[in-house]
Amino acid sequence: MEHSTMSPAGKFVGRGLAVAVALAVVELAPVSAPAGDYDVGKVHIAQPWARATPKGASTGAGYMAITNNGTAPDRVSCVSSDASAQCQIHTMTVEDGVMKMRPVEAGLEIKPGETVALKPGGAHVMFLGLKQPLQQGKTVKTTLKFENAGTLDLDLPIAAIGAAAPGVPAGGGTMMQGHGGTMQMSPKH
Ligand SMILES: [Cu+2]
Repeated sequence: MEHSTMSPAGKFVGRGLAVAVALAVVELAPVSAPAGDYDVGKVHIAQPWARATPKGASTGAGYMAITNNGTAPDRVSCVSSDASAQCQIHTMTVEDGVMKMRPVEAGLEIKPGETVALKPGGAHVMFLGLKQPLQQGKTVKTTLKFENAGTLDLDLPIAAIGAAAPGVPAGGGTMMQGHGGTMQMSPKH
């Protein structure tokens, strides 16, 4: 008797599981879509990303294009990230043939109507004191602060080690090696 009443219940559970699996697959699909852009106040941020780091690295970098659609200049600083003890914005200069990066003290200026591209070999968001290596396929949560536009939380998807851009493999048309051996950190004054 008991056997016959259990049977329909078993079938029902089985069907329920099949539906749950189908729903899970549908829900996972958007993850593979390109990372979204961000807007805060009059500022637009396009294609933010970070670059994976080798084991043992103490620093990493993030990149994005920042456009100021307002009528006043704005200044952006990095407040924090979940991947590192500290977060700064650095610019790059060449001094005596050596590429040097230095922290922007009062925020990186973005003039009205201007787009500032943070990209490998140029200005970048610098993660100092990495808690663990930045792993390809994961994201770095980063908080930026704009003097006028306000505070913005971003998720930076992590691309391959040495990538020149998201989706572009290492060595894809650029010799820039990011924070490699020839770069030096300028002493703070
Ligand atoms: Cu740097």
